[in-house]
Amino acid sequence: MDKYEGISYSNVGVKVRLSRILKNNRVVIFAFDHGLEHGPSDFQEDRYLAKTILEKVTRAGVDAIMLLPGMARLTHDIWANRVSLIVKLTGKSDIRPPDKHYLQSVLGTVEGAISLGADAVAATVYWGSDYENEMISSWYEIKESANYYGMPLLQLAYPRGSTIKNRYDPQIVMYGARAAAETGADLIKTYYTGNKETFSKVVEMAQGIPVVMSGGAVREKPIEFLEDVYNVILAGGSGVAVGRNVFRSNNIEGMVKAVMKVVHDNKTPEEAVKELEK
Ligand code: FBP
Repeated sequence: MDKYEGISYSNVGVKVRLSRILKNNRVVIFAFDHGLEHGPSDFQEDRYLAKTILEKVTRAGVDAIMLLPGMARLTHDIWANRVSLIVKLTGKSDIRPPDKHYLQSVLGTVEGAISLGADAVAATVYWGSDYENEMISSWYEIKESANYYGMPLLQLAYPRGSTIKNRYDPQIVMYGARAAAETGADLIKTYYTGNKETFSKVVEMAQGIPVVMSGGAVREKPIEFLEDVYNVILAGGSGVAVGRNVFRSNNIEGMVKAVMKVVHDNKTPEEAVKELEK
């Protein structure tokens, strides 16, 4: 097949693969790249084994898991044929020098993700970073390749940089969401702005590209996290990509099920939190 022919079919591939991830435009993604992004301090001592966590999350019925290529390779026997896979192609460690924190490196290819069985790929862009130019270049290389193979591309649209005082500022998050739509994202993951009114503007700014909330640090009470997710849904958002609020929970499966109730069944946080009591 020549390249042109591949491109002519690629939109179909994006649609087909996205339909495996989004149900009625809603999705719960388990984001699990923290071993690189944050390091061991993110994991309680009984959470070091990634397979154990992935088994629980998969069993609870999450829609998709987002892993770095190496972790996808190491855990495929757990998730294969049970849950959609999003391979994240950029990353950084938390121990690199502080002046390089607003840059992610490319650590995989779309072809590599295909060989792992991926349904989508993901890449971060730190909008506003001193390294924005490099990150846009990397994004476009991944985007070109994803287009060619009909692979959906999720953008972690994270505004971060020396000029950004508050990365949760609605105007700043709206900027990131719009920039993600402008640069061809098929799915956008970004910060929660703190309430449904402002998040609805973020959704609007994304021009119909589905927007999911990035989980963030662990909330004091599970119901607080469910309230955030509920507001995202009320705002027209498509769901959540959550890591720590699930894998650090005392009840990993219950938490996934509770989040699924809010996202897919329109349950209130008060109703959904009962999943944690079972
Ligand atoms: P969390 O739900 O734990 O916040 O995970 C979402 C995520 O985007 C991960 O994919 C990533 O590792 C992490 O947050 C980034 O964290 P930080 O905000 O410290 O860069």
